[in-house]
Amino acid sequence: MRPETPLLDTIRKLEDLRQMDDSKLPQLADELRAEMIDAVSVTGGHLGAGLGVVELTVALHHVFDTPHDRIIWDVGHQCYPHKILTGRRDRIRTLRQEDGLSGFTKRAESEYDPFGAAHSSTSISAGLGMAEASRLSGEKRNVVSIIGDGSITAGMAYEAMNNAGGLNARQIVILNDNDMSIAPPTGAMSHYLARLVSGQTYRSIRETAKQLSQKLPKFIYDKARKTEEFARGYWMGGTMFEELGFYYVGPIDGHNLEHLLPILRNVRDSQAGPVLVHVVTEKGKGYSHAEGATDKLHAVSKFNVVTGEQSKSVPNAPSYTKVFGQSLVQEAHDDDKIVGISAAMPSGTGMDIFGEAFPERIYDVGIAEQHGVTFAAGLASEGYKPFCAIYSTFLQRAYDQVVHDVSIQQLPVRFPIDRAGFVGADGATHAGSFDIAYLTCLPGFTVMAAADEAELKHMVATAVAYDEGPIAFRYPRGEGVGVELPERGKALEIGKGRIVQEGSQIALLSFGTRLQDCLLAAEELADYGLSATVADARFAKPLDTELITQLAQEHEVLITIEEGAAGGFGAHVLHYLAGQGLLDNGLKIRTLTMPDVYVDQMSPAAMISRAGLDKTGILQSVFSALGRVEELPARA
Ligand SMILES: Cc1ncc(C[n+]2csc(CCOP(=O)(O)OP(=O)(O)O)c2C)c(N)n1
Repeated sequence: MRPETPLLDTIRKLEDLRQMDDSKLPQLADELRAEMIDAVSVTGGHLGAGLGVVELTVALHHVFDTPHDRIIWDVGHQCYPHKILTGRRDRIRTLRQEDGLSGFTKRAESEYDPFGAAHSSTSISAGLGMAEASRLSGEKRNVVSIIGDGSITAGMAYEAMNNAGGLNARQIVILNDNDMSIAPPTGAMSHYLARLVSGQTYRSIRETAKQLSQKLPKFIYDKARKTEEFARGYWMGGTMFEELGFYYVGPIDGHNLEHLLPILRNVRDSQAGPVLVHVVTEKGKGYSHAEGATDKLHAVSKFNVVTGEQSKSVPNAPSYTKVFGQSLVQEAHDDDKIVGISAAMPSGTGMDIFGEAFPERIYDVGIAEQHGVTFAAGLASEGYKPFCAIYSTFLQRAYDQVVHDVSIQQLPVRFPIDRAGFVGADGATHAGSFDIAYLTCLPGFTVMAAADEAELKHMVATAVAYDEGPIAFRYPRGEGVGVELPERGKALEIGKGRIVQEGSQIALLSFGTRLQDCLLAAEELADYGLSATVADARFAKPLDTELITQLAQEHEVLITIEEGAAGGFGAHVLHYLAGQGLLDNGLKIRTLTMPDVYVDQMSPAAMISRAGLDKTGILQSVFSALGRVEELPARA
C-alpha cells in the first residue's frame, strides 16, 4: 500500500485548507506541529508558544478569509505554525537567520502578517484600528487579535478594550490563556483568569447556547445547536470583559477543533460589537520535552528532537546578566534598601538570582514596563533603592515614565539595562539601539556603559552608592570578555573615564564593550607605525570633559565608538568639542555608531561587523580620517 500524502503537503494555498473537511483538521494539526518542532530543532527560536496554538492557527485560517480578514498575533513569537500555513513553509528552516524569515510577524514579509510585532500587548489596539478602518471604508472584514494571558497584563491591552467597548467596535479578541508568561504569570489578573477557568459558576451546555443566542445580536441558531452538540464551551455572565463592553465566550478548550470551529464560525457570522473568546491552551502542547519543562521551552537553541537536548556553546566567561544578578545580591546583603523590579523577565534580567536570595525584595510586575518604572519612582521617593531591570528595547515603552516620573523629579531609580546593543536572531525589534540617545538627553541623568564584566560589577556598586538622581548602566546580551572579576565592586567616580592604553597620534574613545575591539585595533595600528591611546569613557553623562579635552588636544585623530544609534555618546562628545572650539584646530574626528537603518536578524558578530563597529571598522575610520584608506587590506 502506498503511504498517504501528508495533508500538510496538499496545502499549496490557504484555499486548500479552507476546502478541507473539518474531520481532517486534527490530523493536519498534528502534522503542522511535527513540522514546527522539526524546523525549530534546526533553527532554534520560540517553541512553546507556537506549539500551544497549532489547533487555533488551523481553525482560524480554516474559518476566516485571510488575508482579507486580519489575524494579528500579539508578540508574534507564536506565529511559526501560521507562517508554515501561509506560504512560508519552504523557508521555515531559515527562521531567525540572516536573509531568512523573521521570528515574529512582519508586514514586509507577507500579506498574511497585517501587523508586525515582537513587543507585546499591541494586538488589540492595532486590531481596533483595522476594525475602525474597515467600518469607515465600508470594506467589510473580520479582525481577530490573539493575545496571551501574559500579554494581557499590560495596560495597553485595557486601554484598547476600553476604547473598543466604547466604540462598540466589530472586533474579535482571542485570549489565549496558557497560564504562562515566559515565567509563571504573576498578579491579580492571572488569578482572575484562573478563577474563570476553574470556577464553579459554569453554565450547562444548553444554557451556553441559549445565552449565546440572547447575547449575540445576530446569533445563528443552527450553528449554535452544533455548538451545543460539539462544544463544551461555556458562557458566563458578569466577567470583567463584559463590563468593558465585550461579549465574552468561553472558556473553551483551545486544542479541540470540534469545540473551536463552531464557536469561531458563530462569532464570525453573528458578531456586532467586540467579542472576546477565552481559549484555554497548554504551552508546549504535543511535545513531551516542552510540556515537562518548567518554562515550557519558551525559547530554545537548536535541539535533538528525540532527546530534547539543546545544543550548548561552552561559555568562556559568565554572562553579563549573571554577573549583574550576583553583584546585586552581594550589595543587597549590606544594604536593605535595595529592591529589585522586573517586568515579566526575571531570568532574562538576572533578577531571578536576586529574587532567590531576597524573595521579599523582588517585584515581578508583569509585562508592565510603564507601571514598573513609576512603581520604582514611588519606592525611590520613600528612600528605597529600586533596581528597575528592563531590557533596553522594552524600556522604550516606559519612556514618559522615565522622563516625567523619574527624571524630572530626580528620583534615584537605578536602571540596569541588559541587551544593550545588537541582539542577533531577534532582529530589529529587540535591538538595544536607542537607550544611550534617549537617556543622555535627559537633564541630570547619569548614564554608564560597562566595558567588561568587571566594570559591570563596579557599576552596580556605583549605582548603589549614588543617591542624587536617576542612574542607568548598560551592558550587552551574552557572555563577558573573560576578565577576572573583583571580589567586590567599587563605586566609580561619577563622570570620570579612564585611559586604558597611552599613545600619541590616534585616540580611540569607547563607550561600552566595543573597548575590546579598540584594543585590538590599537595593536594593529602599531604595525602601521601609528601610536594609539585607548580610553574607556565609562560615562556618556556626565561626560568626562577633562579626558575628552585632553584626547582632542593631544591627538591628530579622535574616534568615538558605541553600540548604539547616532545621537548618543559620540553626538555629545562632538557637541562638547564644538562648543569649546576644540574642533577649530583641524582635529580629525569620527563618531562610530549603529547605522541609521533597522537591522534584520543575523548573528550579533555579523551585525557589528556590518556596522563597522569591529576592529576592521575602527581601522577603516582611522585610515579614512588620515586619508590613507588605500593602505588597508579590503575587509574579508
Ligand atoms: C513589551 C514587552 N515586554 C516584554 C516582552 C518579552 N516577552 C516576550 S513573550 C513574553 C511572555 C508572553 O506571555 P503570553 O502573552 O502569555 O504568551 P505565551 O508565550 O505564554 O504564549 C514576554 C514577557 C515583550 N515581548 N514585550
